[in-house]
Amino acid sequence: MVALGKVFTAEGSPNIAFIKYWGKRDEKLVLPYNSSISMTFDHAVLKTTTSVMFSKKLKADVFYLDGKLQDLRDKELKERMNVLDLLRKSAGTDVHALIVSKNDFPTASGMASSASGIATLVYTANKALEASLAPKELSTIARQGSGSACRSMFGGIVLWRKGQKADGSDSYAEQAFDENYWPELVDNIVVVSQSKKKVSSRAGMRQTIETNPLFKSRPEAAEKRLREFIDAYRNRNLDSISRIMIADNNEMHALMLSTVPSIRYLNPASYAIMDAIDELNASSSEAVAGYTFDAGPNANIITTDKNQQKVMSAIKQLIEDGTIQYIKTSKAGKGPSMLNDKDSLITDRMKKDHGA
Ligand code: 2P0
Repeated sequence: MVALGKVFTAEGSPNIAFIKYWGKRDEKLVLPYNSSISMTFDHAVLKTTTSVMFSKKLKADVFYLDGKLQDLRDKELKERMNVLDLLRKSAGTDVHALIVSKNDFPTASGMASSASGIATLVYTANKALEASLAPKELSTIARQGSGSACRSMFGGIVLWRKGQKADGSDSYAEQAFDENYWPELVDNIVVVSQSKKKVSSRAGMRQTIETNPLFKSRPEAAEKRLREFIDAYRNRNLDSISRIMIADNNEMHALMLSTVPSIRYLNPASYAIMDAIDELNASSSEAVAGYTFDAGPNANIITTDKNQQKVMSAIKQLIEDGTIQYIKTSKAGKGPSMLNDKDSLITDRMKKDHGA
């Protein structure tokens, strides 16, 4: 039974991958060549808030993002919003939805806005449709809107199993460690640019698969690192997780660079941060911080509470000279969660404008 005319609101967070997803073996079903693992951010630090209302009075789906009405005929947006149709199919309905979503961080600047946007939408719409799908099913649906979104369906450290089946039914995410497993671990999200990226991840990874012969060795290497990462995380071994994530990050960005035409998401500020952390690690008896970058120049520097001061000293100069704009520090957070009626983003005006 679909809860018609009732607004459901939830919040969810982006995630940062330590072993990266870059390359699809099936574009339509969004099936990756390798498994990946990530940390979901704390809602208090980075979040997407989404309200969903299904109504028979709506003639089509309506989607507002960050206050702007979106054109759902746009090809990429249409592909992503396919998750709504998948959910409707599971719930046995074709009723349209009014969706209002906002991010409290820059959209499409390589801060995983599609991951938290799609994950929060899937989570909220599942409640509104009263579809009660299991987390694993919800994650396979979210995956089809945006690969990394399947990981934001859970909190803590999340493993996206690549799966092997052609229909994608075994390619889903699950929690590997909950958010309290290693409470001393922190991620510093270091913002050096807030501009929109020039090449979308979707287009970029397609270009890599099509043009880069070096990609051949990537899936196996990533799977090996993933196993090592899980062992290291289980042992709360900062030295190992740092080395593994740096290696995986560098491999992914090297593959981007050697794609034709070359894709370069990192900028001089990113390299300055890498230099600072490499120097810090080289001058310590073991690695005390790891870094990793999404499809953008902003860094994630992972360390523990105990070493946080050392990391801040290592990048002090870059903060002072303005290379680093700001830093947000997050521990592992929870998966998506429901909010109250008073948190609804859907206004009477929006309902009126769209005849809902
Ligand atoms: C990741 N990225 O593992 C990697 C690292 C970017 C670099 O997942 O085409 O928005 O929607 O499946 O999930 C970003 O790609 O791409 C991403 P689609 P998505 O986090």
